[in-house]
Amino acid sequence: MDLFIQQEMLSLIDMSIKIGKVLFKNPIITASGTFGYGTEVSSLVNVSKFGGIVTKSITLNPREGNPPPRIVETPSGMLNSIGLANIGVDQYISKKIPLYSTIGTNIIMNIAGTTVNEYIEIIKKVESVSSNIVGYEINISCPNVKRGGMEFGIDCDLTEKLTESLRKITERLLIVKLSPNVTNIASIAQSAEKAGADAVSAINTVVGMSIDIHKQKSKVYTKLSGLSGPAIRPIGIASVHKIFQAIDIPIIGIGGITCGNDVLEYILAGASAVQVGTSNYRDPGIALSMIEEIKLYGEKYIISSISDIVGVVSSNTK
Ligand code: RRO
Repeated sequence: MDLFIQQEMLSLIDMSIKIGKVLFKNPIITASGTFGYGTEVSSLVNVSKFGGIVTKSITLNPREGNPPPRIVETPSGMLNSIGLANIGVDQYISKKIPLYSTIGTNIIMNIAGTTVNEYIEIIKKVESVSSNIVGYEINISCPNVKRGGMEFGIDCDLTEKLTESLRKITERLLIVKLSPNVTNIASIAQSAEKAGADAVSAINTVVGMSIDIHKQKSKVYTKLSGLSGPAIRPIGIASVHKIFQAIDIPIIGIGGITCGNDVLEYILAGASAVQVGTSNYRDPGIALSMIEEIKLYGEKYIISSISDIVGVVSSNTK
């Protein structure tokens, strides 16, 4: 057999996955807040190779965000308190959505609000225009705003009511993004599933704090902020493991992913797909190399489809 054909056959792991009715070419998605509106780096990185892109959080009105300093490096991670800086849904519709017509990958719009009605209004506005957005990630887990955000994500009833209201107004993918800053993340995931979510994503950042002992001040303006990066990876994986045992809809794993092996840990714990976040600041193309690393793993262990290994570690205890 021709050597080239032999090599092609060897690497035939099917990387595609399905969430709801949407097909993703691979399970690697860029995470909200770490990849802008999805178009900023398209001259540097072939974004069409990603399974998908999640936009930064969009709110009903434009927001400047929190005062600086709003980012600080920490051991194996970083703290952020951006405070939902974004251009608001109207400008998002007029300036960003048209740029997606040739992007070549699945765009998921992340939305945030302070009331159920705000979330509804944002989705209604987007649904009223023509776009190729495949779905919405509902942010109920932002740790850095006084109202809304995490208020929903720490309460099963509020999560259920919000998800139910949004389910009624869109047939597009509905992904609920969960907070790790709760007693029982699996019960919040169950509320989202019960209300009709297509998937959950976990985790958003972990509440953290860092102090400058010489200035005797918090290093971040808002004092408390959100920890991300490799420091939180074991928390993310444990969360996926717990959620996997509690629900049947797909889970998108997030938190501290730096390489293909980290992706595989999430998948084996129960994630059908993952989002790469903080690593994008180091290299906006880093997620592309993860796709290749997973293909090599598929060859080594003769895996025909990436879906075949979702949750194999966690299902032992299901
Ligand atoms: O904007 C932020 O400060 C922020 C958001 Br919306 C979020 O969901 N998670 C986070 O760590 N920061």
